[in-house]
Amino acid sequence: MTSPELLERLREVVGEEGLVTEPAQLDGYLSDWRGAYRGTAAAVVRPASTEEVAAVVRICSGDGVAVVPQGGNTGLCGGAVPDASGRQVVLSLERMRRVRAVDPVNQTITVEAGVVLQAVQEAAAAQGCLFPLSLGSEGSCTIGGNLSTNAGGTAVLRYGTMRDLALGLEVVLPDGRIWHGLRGLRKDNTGYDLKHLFIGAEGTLGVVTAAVLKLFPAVRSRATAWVALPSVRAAVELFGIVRALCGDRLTGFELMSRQSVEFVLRHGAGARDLFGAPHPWYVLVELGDTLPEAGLGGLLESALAEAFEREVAGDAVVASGSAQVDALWALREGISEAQNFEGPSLKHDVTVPVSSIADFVERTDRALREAVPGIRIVVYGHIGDGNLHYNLSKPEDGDDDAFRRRADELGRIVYDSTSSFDGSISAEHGLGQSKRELVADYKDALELDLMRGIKQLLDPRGLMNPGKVLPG
Ligand code: FAD
Ligand code: 2HG
Ligand code: ZN
Repeated sequence: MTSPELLERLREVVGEEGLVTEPAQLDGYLSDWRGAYRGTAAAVVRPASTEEVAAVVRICSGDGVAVVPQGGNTGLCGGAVPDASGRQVVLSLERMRRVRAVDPVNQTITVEAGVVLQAVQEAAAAQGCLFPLSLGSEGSCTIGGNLSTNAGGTAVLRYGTMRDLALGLEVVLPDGRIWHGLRGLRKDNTGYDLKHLFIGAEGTLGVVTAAVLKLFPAVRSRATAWVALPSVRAAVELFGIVRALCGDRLTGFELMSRQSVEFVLRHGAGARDLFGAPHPWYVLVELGDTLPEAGLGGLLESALAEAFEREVAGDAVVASGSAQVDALWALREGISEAQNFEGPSLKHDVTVPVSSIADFVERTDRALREAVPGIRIVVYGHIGDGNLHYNLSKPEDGDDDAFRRRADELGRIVYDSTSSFDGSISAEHGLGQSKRELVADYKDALELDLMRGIKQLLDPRGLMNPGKVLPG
């Protein structure tokens, strides 16, 4: 139970600035970015150092009070939102925003968990390096949240997910002990690699307070194209053509259905269509190289020429200049927000093997259209990783509540189809509270058992972000 006395002890640790209890100030911490989840909390604690985080966690643990770690609150599964009891404490990392070190020789950067992703990209760039994680939410999401969700985004194809980009972690464990694992080593085979337990744990095993992340040589030339395609099968074929020709220079390969792009054209400021007529599918292809004059434009045009010859592509534009590159990315990155203007957006972030994507989309679309005639299927995503955002909007003249009531039924259609192609029901957003129960139906019982064992080992009293990830 939270008591005035507990709040007083927390205040002693974090000071006046570090404790929020006023309802008006609490509000922003109690719901997520898109307003899909809402909870309430006894307080928000904003520690400014690892030692303060440890002291806060120790105090809460001593009183049996649950802690909900929170970064930028951009997560899409309700993982950072407290429950409705009013007894949980939100632990925001927003005051831990220090870049502790940049080591261009070791190609690493050491940052605190509350540093915003874009600030890490900028700190790396200032040293002539690249930190490659790239998400639509990069202006708000934090490194702690990126690690805890094992974030993916639009450059996974070339650089991997957050799991691939982390070398070391500093973590406050549920009992308040600090694990000093901030090693910047690319080789370290001294037993189990514990950092991987905390990456993707969505705050259920401890609070990440800092990390050592990998840097890469800066990208000095880029080529970007927007390609219109008749089908998903054609998009997969184009992926094969570009990958075979461009190899590691392929950094992004994003698929969008016409419906997805139409939402951005309708709601995105300044968005405009590139071709005279609509096409069923589009792909945004991006190449990057460390050489300033790498001839990427010519390379991309050769790939597109082959695609036209094989009748894979319907139309294509290679961006000329950075303004057009930005406009193409805005069309892609604007989909998530644009869909919010069209009523409830039922999100399904799934992966299947790239070789199955076309059959998967055909079969799933058919089943959804049979269930809800006129349903607007907003499919887009990181097709090069096999990751689609299979999002759904109500029919044009549909009713919000009636559509929301069918969310579970429609989710089942998408997830059963995903599962029949040996896919995953969460590719990059995590489980949070939204898929916590569902995962029991789609994940191997032994895997879930092992996960419960790890939770029991690290957090036997279940006080670290309860009600998230693990089925009840
Ligand atoms: P939060 O939302 O605050 O928290 C997410 C989870 O991590 C919660 O469970 C929370 O408890 C836990 N957590 C946060 N900080 C810590 C910490 N320090 N220690 C322990 N646990 C912690 N995601 C992708 O993967 N790819 C995308 O392309 C992508 N694009 C997006 C685009 C938009 C417009 C939006 C709104 C979201 C997008 N996301 C994407 C989802 C989201 O941005 C990511 O999941 C991001 O990593 C969350 O970071 P955050 O700091 O906002 O975390
Ligand atoms: C993206 O790729 C994000 O744009 C968000 O992962 C997806 O909002 C979504 O469903
Ligand atoms: Zn995504």
